[in-house]
Amino acid sequence: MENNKRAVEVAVVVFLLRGKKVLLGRRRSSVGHSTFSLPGGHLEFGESFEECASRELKEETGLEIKQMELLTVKNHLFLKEPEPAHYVTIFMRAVLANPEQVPQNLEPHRCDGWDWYGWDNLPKPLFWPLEKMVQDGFNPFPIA
Ligand code: 8DG
Ligand code: MG
Ligand code: MG
Repeated sequence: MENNKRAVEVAVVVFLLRGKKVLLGRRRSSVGHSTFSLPGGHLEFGESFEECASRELKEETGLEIKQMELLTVKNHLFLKEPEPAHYVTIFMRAVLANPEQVPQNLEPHRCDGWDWYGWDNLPKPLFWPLEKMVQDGFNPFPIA
């Protein structure tokens, strides 16, 4: 395969739930530009998934999170992007440490802003990995 000299990367992303809503932001990064995606980013050397999730949430939104749980793992190929990439993406679930806290757009070069969306009223277009999960019937909310 032509891309076999490139490294596989690991990302940790978070379904941050507040009531029946989930936090999404519109991407400005080249991968998935203008689509709505979860907060998260690259796993750094030596980090646990929970440490990475907390750090990325803090860096991107200023939010403190708690009750982190591993939900699922996906293998994502972005071979048609301007910069081809291959991610193993770890999906966590969490809630706000302080429910009053409001998300800030701390990386405006990477995101247009953060907002809460009902699972039955998700914005369009979703980042394709998220769109695929929705189409496959995935639901991040705990069974009541
Ligand atoms: P960093 O420098 O802060 O570590 O990276 P980042 O700029 O925050 O990375 P990112 O693109 O937000 O996330 C890394 C990769 O994770 C992304 O390029 C592809 C993969 N990924 C998915 N699904 C999702 C998702 O819903 N949200 C985010 N943010 N990334 C996702 O496969
Ligand atoms: Mg980041
Ligand atoms: Mg990110």
